Amino acid sequence: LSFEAQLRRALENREFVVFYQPKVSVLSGKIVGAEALIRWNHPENGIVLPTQFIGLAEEAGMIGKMGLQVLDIVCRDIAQMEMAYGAFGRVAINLSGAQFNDPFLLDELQKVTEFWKITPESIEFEITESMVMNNHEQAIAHMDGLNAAGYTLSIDDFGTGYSSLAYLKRFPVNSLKIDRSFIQDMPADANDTAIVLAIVAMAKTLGLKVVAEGVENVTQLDTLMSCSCDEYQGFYFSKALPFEEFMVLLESTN
Ligand code: G
Ligand code: G
Ligand code: MN
Ligand code: NA
Repeated sequence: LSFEAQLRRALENREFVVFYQPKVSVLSGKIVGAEALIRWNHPENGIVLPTQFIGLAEEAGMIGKMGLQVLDIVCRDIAQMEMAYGAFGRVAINLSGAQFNDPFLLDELQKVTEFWKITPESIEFEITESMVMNNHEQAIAHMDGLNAAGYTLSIDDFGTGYSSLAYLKRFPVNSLKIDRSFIQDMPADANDTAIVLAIVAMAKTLGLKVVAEGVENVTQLDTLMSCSCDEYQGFYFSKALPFEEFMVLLESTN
């Protein structure tokens, strides 16, 4: 069976699962949210990472259906989490361009959130710079629609695209996620450190929350603390975990 055929079969058989990586407050060290990350629980090969199949799913027109399965799983998990813990910070879901531009996205969201009886305030969407830079007017219309429905938006992998912070001011987004390539060599690399400090400072003047990705050690965290970065994700705190393990971590940390 070709890889593409296996991927189609995976959609039919619902072989996808969702792991959760905590988003942690830099100041309090508490879990304040999570990023939902798809994995393929392949019947022969075990857990397959999204970098291995998201591109093909997009090219082969499968990303819409895959995204709906992710939404369904995440909403189910949020409902369970809220039953156990009450209100919890937002869970962030990554959107591909085709999903972001799908005119039926809001309808689908309404259906799935009503089914699982959760509110849009539990969900955030991560989109990339290129998704909003290609067609400003349409992108702003989609972002306005999502915001009006109660979802928030964040710009993922910030710094790797070509958008400027001045441009971002025009977009109705709530937060920025600094790409992990800038965090990686901090604080030893003076240029990367300066870039991170500048992004945080400018984002703050624009009223945006800043999340640092890929934090792996305490010196990186100290640098983020010194510039009042809001939240971080990374192996220093936790990798992405299966839902049950994420729940255990949430209970033991918060
Ligand atoms: O999980 P990992 O850290 O390996 O994620 C790799 C990439 O896959 C990230 O860029 C992330 O944005 C993307 N990704 C993870 N889950 C999803 C998903 O549900 N939908 C889409 N479109 N992309 C995802
Ligand atoms: O959506 P995004 O492209 O940012 O996906 C997050 C990716 O980053 C996932 O593939 C996840 O496994 C990875 N990741 C998360 N934390 C760390 C980290 O601390 N270090 C590194 N190198 N990768 C990380
Ligand atoms: Mn992401
Ligand atoms: Na990212």
